Amino acid sequence: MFETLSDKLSGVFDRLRARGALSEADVTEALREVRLALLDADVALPVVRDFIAKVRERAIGAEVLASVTPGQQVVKIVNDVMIDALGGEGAVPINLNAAAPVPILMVGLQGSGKTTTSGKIARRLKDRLKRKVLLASLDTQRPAAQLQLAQLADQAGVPSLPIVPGQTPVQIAHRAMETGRREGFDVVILDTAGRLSIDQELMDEVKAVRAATNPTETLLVVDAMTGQDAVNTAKAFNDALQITGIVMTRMDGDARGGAALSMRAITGAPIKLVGVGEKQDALEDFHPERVAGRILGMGDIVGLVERASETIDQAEAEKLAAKMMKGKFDLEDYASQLRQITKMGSLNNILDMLPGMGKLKGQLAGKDLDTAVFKRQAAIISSMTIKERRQPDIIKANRKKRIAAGSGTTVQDVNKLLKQFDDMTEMMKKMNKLGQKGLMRHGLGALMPKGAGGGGSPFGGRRPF
Ligand SMILES: Nc1nc2c(ncn2[C@@H]2O[C@H](COP(=O)(O)OP(=O)(O)OP(=O)(O)O)[C@@H](O)[C@H]2O)c(=O)[nH]1
Ligand SMILES: [Mg+2]
Repeated sequence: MFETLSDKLSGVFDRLRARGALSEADVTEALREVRLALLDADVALPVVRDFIAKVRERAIGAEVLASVTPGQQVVKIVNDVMIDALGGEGAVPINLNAAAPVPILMVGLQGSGKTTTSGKIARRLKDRLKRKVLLASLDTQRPAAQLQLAQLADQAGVPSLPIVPGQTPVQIAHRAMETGRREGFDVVILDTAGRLSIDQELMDEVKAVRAATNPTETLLVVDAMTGQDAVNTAKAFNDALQITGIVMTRMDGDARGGAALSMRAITGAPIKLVGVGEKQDALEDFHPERVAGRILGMGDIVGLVERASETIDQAEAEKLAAKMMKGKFDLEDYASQLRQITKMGSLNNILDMLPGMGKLKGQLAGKDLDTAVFKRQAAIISSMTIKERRQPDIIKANRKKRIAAGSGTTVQDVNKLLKQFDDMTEMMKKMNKLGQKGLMRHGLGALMPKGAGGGGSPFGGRRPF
């Protein structure tokens, strides 16, 4: 997703990077390009104006840090302002803060993905938060709608409200809440009918249901593929209903990023979740900083490079990046990366940025993050033979025991490392795919400080990302 915007912005930044100190005229020219790119990506005009004004305010007269180029500094500012526009850092969780059963109301236009998302949320609440969830379809418009939800409920392994023909949405809502209370459910998800367009009847129906159930969340489900229309829809729903959160579906498609950027600004409601496919596990938290990174077309690598450029050995970085590109990154390279990381400090941030490390951070959440983990991992790798490092696949039970003994760790530790390495490799494959369009042309090299490598590119002109 977001390819159009990312391509354009990358082009703009490339030009900026080529210059020395930034003048006000430079900033103005660059921002004109940013403005066009944003408009082209379906970002709403008032949002664009606001965005540009904020970047300008921060860019002109901003102190350019000694270790970065003026271009990098602007990239960083655009990135920061974008994160703000997307709703600040971190994902906003679904609000379950009420007496059980907690009602969650799903609203949106026809085919936006309400029913699918209801199933996905039910499954997530059940699996991750161990909540007892009841799914109820209030869709009396489409004959098969209630059956569709019942089937999704089966798939999610949660019960659905028995279908009683002839009831109105409000009657079904009452029955759902009664059942929820009587049978001790934690959460009741109310899936409503969609309409082709926003009409009074739809809003009245949703309002009546809401008055009857007093939900903690009124989640608007919008199709990201509809671009600017999604934003107009969100505005209309919000004006009528004061939604509490947004779910953007079909973010797996090639939707433009602009809608995401406009949503928060226009509705004031956070994008809470993102649908990335038809299957039930294809639901993700909305992470503004990740989306901003993707819009900018450089992934979370931007920040990493900013910091890393000061500490990472350029030659080693070049070798690693080239290997990543070729899919030949092995455990030996990983060990070398671990050594670099331990030099960098501020591990919390760095973990966020490294491909595939998110999970590791999750495992460590709340614990004091120090470099001990990495040192242990480095120890494990150093207990492997060269062959094992190059072909981790051959590491089976016996070898694991030997490696654990040799490094003073356990087989579980070895397993964790191997799993994490797998995740990382997987992530790199994904990044490489993304790279063909976005990263490839503007790679890491362009972000490195001037003079850090041959011609500003530590990758000798062949930009591996
Ligand atoms: N690719 C993709 N498809 C999705 C996503 N979410 C939903 N869909 C598909 O979109 C179609 C419509 O989804 P529904 O959940 O039935 O939409 P709805 O809003 O309940 O539709 P109505 O009840 O008719 O208003 C289905 O084919 C879903 O599989 C998503 O995140 N990505
Ligand atoms: Mg539906």
